Amino acid sequence: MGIVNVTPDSFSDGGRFLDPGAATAHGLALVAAGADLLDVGGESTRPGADPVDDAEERARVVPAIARLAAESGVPVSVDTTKASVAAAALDAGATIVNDVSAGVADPAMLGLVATAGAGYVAMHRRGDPRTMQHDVHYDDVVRDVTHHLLKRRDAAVAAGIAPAAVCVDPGIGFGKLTEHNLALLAHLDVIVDRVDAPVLVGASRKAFLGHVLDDARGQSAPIDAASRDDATLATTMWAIDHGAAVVRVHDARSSVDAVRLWVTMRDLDARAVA
Ligand code: PMM
Repeated sequence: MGIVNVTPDSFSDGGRFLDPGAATAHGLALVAAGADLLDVGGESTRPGADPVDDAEERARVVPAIARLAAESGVPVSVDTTKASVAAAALDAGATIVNDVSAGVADPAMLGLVATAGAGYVAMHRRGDPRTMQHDVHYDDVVRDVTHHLLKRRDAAVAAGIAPAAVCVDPGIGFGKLTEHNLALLAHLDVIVDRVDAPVLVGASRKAFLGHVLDDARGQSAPIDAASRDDATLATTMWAIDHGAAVVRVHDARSSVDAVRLWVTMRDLDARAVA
């Protein structure tokens, strides 16, 4: 899943694709690089981000979604927690709603997705972008996140979304410390085993990658977001090797090439054993 952020303030690419033409060109480049899905978002979810009102968010995403749905040849998802934005995006040609609140932020969301017959991504997060990094605590992050995902998957199905249309996501970076993000990745196979739904992982360029590398390299100047693609690739391969169905990334080329190699080796290995 290639990321198209139509926002002035996302943490790694804020402002670069605010113009619909630039967003469309970026989405098409991600598909040319091998992305099988595009995720278009108009509200930054980074810690501390200010909320955006419905009309502004719709105005940001709808033109890019309309063009990408018509021209990209791949399914387009809308990254939003608001039912009114999701409705406009689905009208414009999106077929998946990626809801980082898993239906908690807007009570109309699950019913809307059910009626539209769209796909749905339910992500775990704690609080909202303004509060999510305050007092972060889990008894057992893998167990707590898995439990929440099961509950939200059940809520989505109870609202009428087809079970096969629901994907879940542990929400790397959303109300989690570095140790929690690493634990969720380390035990991703446990989550995959327990949730009975495809799992999406979005670790691309996130701050915890910088924390691990800064610690290891002992650098005083932290590694910026755009320089975290090599580290992102390690998470892509780890996630795929531990059962993830989808990885959400900024740089499609590196992840697609690496996964292609991985699939080639896995298939050869399977034939050798057979
Ligand atoms: N991360 C961000 C935004 N949307 N959606 C899902 N399902 N999973 C994620 O991990 C996720 C997301 C934040 O990253 P960005 O600002 O680079 O898009």
